[in-house]
Amino acid sequence: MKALIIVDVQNDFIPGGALAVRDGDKVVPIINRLQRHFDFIVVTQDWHPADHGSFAANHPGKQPGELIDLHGLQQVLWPVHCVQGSNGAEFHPGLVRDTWKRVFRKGTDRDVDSYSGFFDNGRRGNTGMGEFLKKAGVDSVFVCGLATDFCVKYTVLDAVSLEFDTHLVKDACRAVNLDPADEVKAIEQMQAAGATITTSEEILRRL
Ligand code: VGL
Ligand code: ZN
Repeated sequence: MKALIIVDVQNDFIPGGALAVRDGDKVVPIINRLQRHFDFIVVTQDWHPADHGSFAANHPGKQPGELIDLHGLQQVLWPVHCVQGSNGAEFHPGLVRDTWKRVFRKGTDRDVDSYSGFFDNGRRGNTGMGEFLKKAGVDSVFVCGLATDFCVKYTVLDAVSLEFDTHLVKDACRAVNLDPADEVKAIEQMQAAGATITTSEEILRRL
């Protein structure tokens, strides 16, 4: 069985939000169309405590975009975003959510960031999403959402490592692009790892 994984389509990643992804809102109608073709949909939600170690504001003198060592892992510092219970952490209001099986929250441990919807960046904590999908009989996953070069990429790489037949729905994602080449590099990296790069058009045509 196939599943759709919707990554972090939250207000803070939409234009006007704290960590806005350019054209982030453009994925919403595409994802809504995709959702009608999947019987099994799971969703990830970036869900940080206010004192999270990935926030530049929690490191005196540091600015967003700077790199630090966070308890042994390299960490990009971000603006304060997706704080638990805030409007910025809510899903985009236009996103249809009628048939979601489960939401997996991540980034809740202040000491380690969590880009992937499966594991934190140190691969210590586990959201349970992998087991949830396997138990339901899911063997192929289609990943979409925000952002291509961070949470989508790491979710795809972990899905491959968990031996799901993994597809990136390229047009249903947008990138942060701290460097303008990051989106292309991320897609190449996902493909090299064994993911299939596809588009919503191709999926809707075939299913
Ligand atoms: C994300 C940076 C920080 C993402 C989340 O959803 O791609 N990026 N937290
Ligand atoms: Zn985050």
